[in-house]
Amino acid sequence: MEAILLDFDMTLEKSWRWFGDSDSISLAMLRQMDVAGVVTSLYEVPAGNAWTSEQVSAQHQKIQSHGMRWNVVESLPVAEGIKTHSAEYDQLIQNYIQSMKALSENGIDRICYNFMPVLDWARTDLNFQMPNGSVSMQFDYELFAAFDVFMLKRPGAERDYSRDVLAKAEQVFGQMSREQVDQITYNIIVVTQSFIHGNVGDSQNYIGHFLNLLDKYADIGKDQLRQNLKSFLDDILPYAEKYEIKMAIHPDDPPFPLLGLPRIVSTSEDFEWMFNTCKSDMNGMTFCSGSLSIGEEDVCEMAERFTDKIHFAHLRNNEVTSYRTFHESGHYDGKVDMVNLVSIILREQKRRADNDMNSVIPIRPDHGLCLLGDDQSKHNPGYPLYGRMKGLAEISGIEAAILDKGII
Ligand code: DNO
Repeated sequence: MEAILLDFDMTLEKSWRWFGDSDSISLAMLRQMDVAGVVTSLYEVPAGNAWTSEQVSAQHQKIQSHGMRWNVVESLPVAEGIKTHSAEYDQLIQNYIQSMKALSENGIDRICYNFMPVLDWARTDLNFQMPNGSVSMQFDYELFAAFDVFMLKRPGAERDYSRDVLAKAEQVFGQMSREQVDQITYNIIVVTQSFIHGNVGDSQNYIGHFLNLLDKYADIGKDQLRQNLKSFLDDILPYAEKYEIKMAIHPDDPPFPLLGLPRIVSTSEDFEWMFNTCKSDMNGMTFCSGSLSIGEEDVCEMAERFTDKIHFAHLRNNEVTSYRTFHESGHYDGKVDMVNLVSIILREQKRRADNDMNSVIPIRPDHGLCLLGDDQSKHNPGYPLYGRMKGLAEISGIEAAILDKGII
């Protein structure tokens, strides 16, 4: 087969999540790694507030002055009042549209967001030891059940687990020290959320605050949450079209209900529902291979199925060790066939280029193992330097091999 030549339209837009000026990894460092697109947000603006054009411009100029572009907003957070469709809904929508306008005025055309109630991603262990000495993150379903039922003591929690899982959760809880209980509670509610527009701050009463937030969903089941997502999309998609902004919803991580809350962006059926209910080219997804690989479905089959809806991709891998229990395994090794996935994305980019469409699908190495002293550095959970750099290099190598051999 004849090799396809590498050109700008063809190669993936290598991107990196950057947490702003407080990030220990600087823009100058990103440039040295040949990152082209910076994925970031205005972290100082609380979720629900409108972004101004000046704020967006200042952040973008900083990035451009280092020879890169702000290619994806991750996230423009969807406030809880939108997810619950509360009394503040109309104002929050106005603010969201205002932020979209500010972004479009500055040439930023992609927004990653999620519709997970209360809790964004969840892990039970942020220091999971890998056999080779590197450090990963784990989600242990039985430990999470122990957290829910015995630590958080969420009313009615025991009804959400099988008898078997409950028995194991009780056993796990019985062996934990007070310090371990405090640590896991703090990690789930505060540490993993606080750097991404989290809902619960580092307050004295963070558990009480968290339980109050959960309570707001007492009457919101799957169907109602879907209706609330539909209202949100119906209200903002006309503006996404007007401003030419691609909306890329992030899947639930992990892709199953937690804490009695519905999760509605987990499976192919969820995505079908969403794309059929709100038809717009701007209505697309962040293809997060890590989150999606925990479910029952084959990740590459999902990528093929929704290929024209992929506006952005998070690439990472997992090992699933038992029912709903998994740990992150880097980018290349694991359940996801990364070579196949990268080739699917490249093929889609080529299809778009051949059809004179905006062909770019920004990708970023999502999360990373802590390597080579990463665990000693100050970084947000999941976002170390060397582990992610290894992932980016692996993805770049896969891409080069595919394009060089002309196998797409
Ligand atoms: C975790 C991230 C998520 C993601 C949001 C998008 O590491 O993948 O927090 O950014 O869900 O809105």
